[in-house]
Amino acid sequence: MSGPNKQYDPVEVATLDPEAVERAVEEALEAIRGAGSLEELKAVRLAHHGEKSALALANREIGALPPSAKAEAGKRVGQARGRVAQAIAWRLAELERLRDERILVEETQDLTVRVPRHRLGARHPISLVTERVEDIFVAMGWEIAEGPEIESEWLNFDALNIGADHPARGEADTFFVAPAGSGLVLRTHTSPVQVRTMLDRTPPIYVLCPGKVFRTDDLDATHTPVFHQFEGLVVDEGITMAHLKGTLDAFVQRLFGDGIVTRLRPNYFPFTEPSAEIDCQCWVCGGEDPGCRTCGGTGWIELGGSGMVNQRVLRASGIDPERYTGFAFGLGIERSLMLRHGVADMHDIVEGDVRFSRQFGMEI
Ligand code: FA5
Repeated sequence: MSGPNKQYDPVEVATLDPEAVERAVEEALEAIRGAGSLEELKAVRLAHHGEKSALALANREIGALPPSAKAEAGKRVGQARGRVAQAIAWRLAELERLRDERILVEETQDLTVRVPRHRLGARHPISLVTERVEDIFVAMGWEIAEGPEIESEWLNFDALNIGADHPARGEADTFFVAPAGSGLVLRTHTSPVQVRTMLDRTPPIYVLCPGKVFRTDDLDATHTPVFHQFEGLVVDEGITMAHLKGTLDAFVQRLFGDGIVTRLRPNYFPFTEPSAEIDCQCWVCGGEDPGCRTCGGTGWIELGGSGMVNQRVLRASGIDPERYTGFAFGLGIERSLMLRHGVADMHDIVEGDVRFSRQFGMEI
């Protein structure tokens, strides 16, 4: 800005000269008209209306004028800046309108165009059955517990009273995790989750443990090396075999329909004593059809194993067998699915063909 001005002659302040101001406005208007895009207009605004523009400089010079000259110069420069600002606003509106029109044309979507439809997948029946079973037990107030698929030999066998010389511990049944002697196996059943749960919690315990298990069985019509089980475990004061039977009956009635009951047949498992095989009354013929394909005419379908938790297992899991008793059961999900839906071949369950899954209803 110029210094204090005692003998004022406005002509001497070059930037305030009316012609210079008019020239600055003309230059600005021409540049504004010539701006072909919003980016260009931004640059023009900076050059002709920004802090370093000729008109901004002239505006600052007004401060150095004597009071008598300020009004006229202020009016001149103010009007000039107003004209430039107005022209910028109009050009801005125009360029924005042109941009919007261009976008509307360029980005038009033809909503009538037919797009190729991707076939949807379907939830696998193993997931559906697992969730249904979980819902039944959660509705009875049970909790869901989970354990790892790579399990310690101690939890998979020893803590369950399966001794070192038990045939199930051989390589004919079990996948051992390398290196030899690691003490780890792919769990052969969901029963180690029983022990994990008892070590983790104090009774009362009411848990359902669904999960994937592994055995060195070849894939054939009724076996698969990777299959699913769910394990039930109850530990509380005064639990008897009657509670096991009542629970299984309530469960099969919710899964298969009213009136269906279970029966227990003596069996042996190292981790339960006494132990029983669980049979479910045939939900197709109810035992009335000697030619029934679901139960083979016997009226009963084998579901899995069960029993009262062996006192040795309770002790290994830190639970006082003098005070608490418990029951456990374990069912194979693939086999239950085959029986329930008349699936003749295990291959259909494990191969993952969506045409198989879709028959079970729920698409995603
Ligand atoms: C057990 O695995 C016991 N842990 C069950 C148990 C739990 C008993 C708690 C007592 C108390 P088992 O080896 O019988 O038991 O297997 C249970 C179910 O798994 C069988 O009834 C069968 O339905 C299923 N199963 C076994 N092997 C296979 C296989 N290779 N493919 C598909 N399902 C199988």
